Amino acid sequence: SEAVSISASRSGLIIREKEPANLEFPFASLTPVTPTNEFFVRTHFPIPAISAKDWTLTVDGEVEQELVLTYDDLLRLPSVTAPVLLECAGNGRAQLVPKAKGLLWDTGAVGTAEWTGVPLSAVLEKAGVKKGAVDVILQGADKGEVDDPKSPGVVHFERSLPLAKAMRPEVFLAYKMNGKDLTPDHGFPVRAIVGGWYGMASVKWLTHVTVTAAPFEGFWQSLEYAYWKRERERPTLTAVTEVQVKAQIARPALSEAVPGGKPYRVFGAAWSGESDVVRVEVSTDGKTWSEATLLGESVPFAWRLWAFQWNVPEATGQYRVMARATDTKGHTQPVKHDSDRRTYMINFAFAVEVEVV
Ligand code: MTE
Ligand code: MO
Repeated sequence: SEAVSISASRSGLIIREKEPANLEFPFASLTPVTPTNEFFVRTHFPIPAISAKDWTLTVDGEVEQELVLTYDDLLRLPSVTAPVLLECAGNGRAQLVPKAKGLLWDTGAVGTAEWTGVPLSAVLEKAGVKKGAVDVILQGADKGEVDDPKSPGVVHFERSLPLAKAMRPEVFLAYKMNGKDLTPDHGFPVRAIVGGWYGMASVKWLTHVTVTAAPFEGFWQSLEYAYWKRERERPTLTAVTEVQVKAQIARPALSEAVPGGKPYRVFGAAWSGESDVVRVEVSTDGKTWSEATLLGESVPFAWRLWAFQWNVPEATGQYRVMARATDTKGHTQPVKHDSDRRTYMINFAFAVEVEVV
C-alpha cells in the first residue's frame, strides 16, 4: 500500500517532524475533549493507506479458532464509547536537562478524545484463548527499517499487552474518534485504544492480534519504549506501560504576560494512568503549595481539568508557576526526572516562567 501524506488542516498543530508525521498539540488550547484536528500525531513510519473494504483483522496464535474479521464484522459487534487519554511516553522531553535525543515534545504530546470501538476481550473470547497464553501482540500495518541488533531490517510497529490487561474493558478496537471515522493519521480504519497506558500500546492501523505462550520481546518494548527497572540493584530494560501521575498547566503559557495586582485563573489538566487524580496543588512562589479546584467529574482513563485562582502580586517581574498532582494510589509527581526512565515517563513537576506586568 502506498503512503498517504498528512492532511492539510493541520495549522493548529506544531510540526516536530514532517515525515514521518509528528505533530504536537499546543497545550495552551486545552479543552475537555481534544478536537481530532488538534490531537497530537505520533508516527514512526509513513502512514499506510488502507481502505475499509480491504481491511481485515487476523486473530491467531494461542487460540482455539483463528479469526479473520472484516470491517463490517467488527461494526456488527457491540460497541463502547468512552473518553480516553493518550499520552506519548516521551511527552515533556523538551524539559529534560541535559537536552535529550529523540523528538523534543514540549507538553502537547497528550490528548483526550472520545473513542468508539469493540472491547478486545469480545474478540479474544470469540477466538477462544488457550490455557497458558501470556501475551497479546497488537501489530500495525505500517513498517520500516529499525536499528535492532536482534532482528535488523524491516519491522512492523507492534506492541504486546499481558493477557490480563488485554481482557480489561478499557482496551478496545476503535473505529471512531470524536464521533467520526478515524482519520488516516490516527489509525484508519481501526486502531487499538489501551486506556491507562502510554500511547505506544494503542497500535494504529491494526491488522493482527496474536496470542502467545511466551512473553513477547519486540523492538518497541525491549529497546524503544523501555526503561531501566531495578530489582535488587540489577537494572533490566523493561517495557514502558502505565501512564504516570501528572498535572500540566495550560494557562498561563510560557512567557505569558500576566497583569499584576489582579486575580488570574491558572488552568490545566491532570491525569494518572490506571488511577484517578485526587488532588492538584499549585505553587507560585516555589515554596508553598495551595490546592486547586478539580473541575467536573472524575472519568476513569480520561484527564481531569482543574483551575486555581492566583492573586497575582503587584510587584512586576518573573514568576514561576508550578502544578503537581496526586492520585488515589498516593503517588505524587517527583521533583526531578529519574534517569533510569531514560527519556520516557517524564512527570517531574517543572515551572512555567511568566512575566508579571
Ligand atoms: N501505531 C502504529 N501502527 N505506528 C506507530 O508509529 N505510534 C504509537 C501509537 N500507535 C504508532 C502507533 C505512539 S508512540 C503513540 S504516542 C500513539 O500511537 C499516538 O497516537 P496518535 O498519533 O493517534 O496521537
Ligand atoms: Mo508515543
